Amino acid sequence: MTAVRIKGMTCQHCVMAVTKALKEIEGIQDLIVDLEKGEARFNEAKPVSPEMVKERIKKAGYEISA
Ligand SMILES: [Cu+2]
Repeated sequence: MTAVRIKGMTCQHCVMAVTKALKEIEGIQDLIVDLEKGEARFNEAKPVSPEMVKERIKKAGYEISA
């Protein structure tokens, strides 16, 4: 499973926004957006570009923390 740390999620709305941003990316499967841990986890049915993930999260209004 791939885990991505996300900064700025504070409530279920944020979780929804991030979920929406990521679930349409090709290859992302079994997506879990975890508010408590501040991360998104998913399996890659096919290789997922980290740049794409970053861009989508940014567009939704959040940031990836390293
Ligand atoms: Cu929120």
